[in-house]
Amino acid sequence: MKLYVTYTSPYARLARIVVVEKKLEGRVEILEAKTRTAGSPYYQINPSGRVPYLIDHAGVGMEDSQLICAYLDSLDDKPRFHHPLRDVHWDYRRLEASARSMCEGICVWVREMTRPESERSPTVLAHEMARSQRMADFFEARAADPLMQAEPGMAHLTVAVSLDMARKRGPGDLTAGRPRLTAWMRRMSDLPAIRATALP
Ligand SMILES: N[C@@H](CCC(=O)N[C@@H](CS)C(=O)NCC(=O)O)C(=O)O
Repeated sequence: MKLYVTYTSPYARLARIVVVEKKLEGRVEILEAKTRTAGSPYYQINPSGRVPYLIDHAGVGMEDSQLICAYLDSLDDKPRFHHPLRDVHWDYRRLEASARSMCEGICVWVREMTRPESERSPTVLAHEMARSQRMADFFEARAADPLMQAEPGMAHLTVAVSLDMARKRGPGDLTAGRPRLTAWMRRMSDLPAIRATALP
C-alpha cells in the first residue's frame, strides 16, 4: 500500500500514527506529496490534492483521514482506535467531533499564516485564535473525565495532534495555564507513535 502525506499535516499524521501503532510499516510505503503547487504530479494520483491519501493493496485509492485510519485499523480485524462499542457511544463520538473541529480551526490559522503577509486576514486569524482558546477550555474541562483518560481512540489522537500543531506551528501552546490538559498531553506524548511522527 502507499500512503501519501505531508509531514506537517495533522490529518496525515493521524494516518501515520495508525501505521506505526498497528505495526504496518512493512506494508505501507509512506510517500511525500507535493500539495498546494500548480501542476503538481500528485494531482494525477489524488485529484483533490489533499493528504492523506491511501492506495490499498488492490490499487484502489481513498482520501480522508477518518476513512483511511478506520481502514488501516481494520486490516487485522482487531480495531484499536475504532472500537465497535465506541461507534455507538455518543459521548465518545461527540468528543471526536469536537476534536476534529479544533483541528480544523488550527489548520485554518496555520494556512492563513503561510500566505504572504499582505494576503493574510487579521479577522480570520483572530477568529481562529479565539476558537482555539475556547476549544482548549472545552478539553481542559474534560481532560480528567474517564472518557479522556480511557485507552486512546481517534478522538484522543486528534486532540493530541491538534495541541501539538498549535504549539509548534499554530497559535501557541494551548495547554499553557490548563493543568489538566497539560497532564493529559504529557501522557499522550509518551505514546511511541506520537513521538515517531513528531512534527518537523
Ligand atoms: N478532511 C480531510 C482534510 C485533509 C486536509 O485538509 N489536508 C490538508 C493538509 S492539513 C491538505 O491536504 N491541503 C492541501 C490542499 O488543500 O490542497 C481529512 O481528514 O483527511
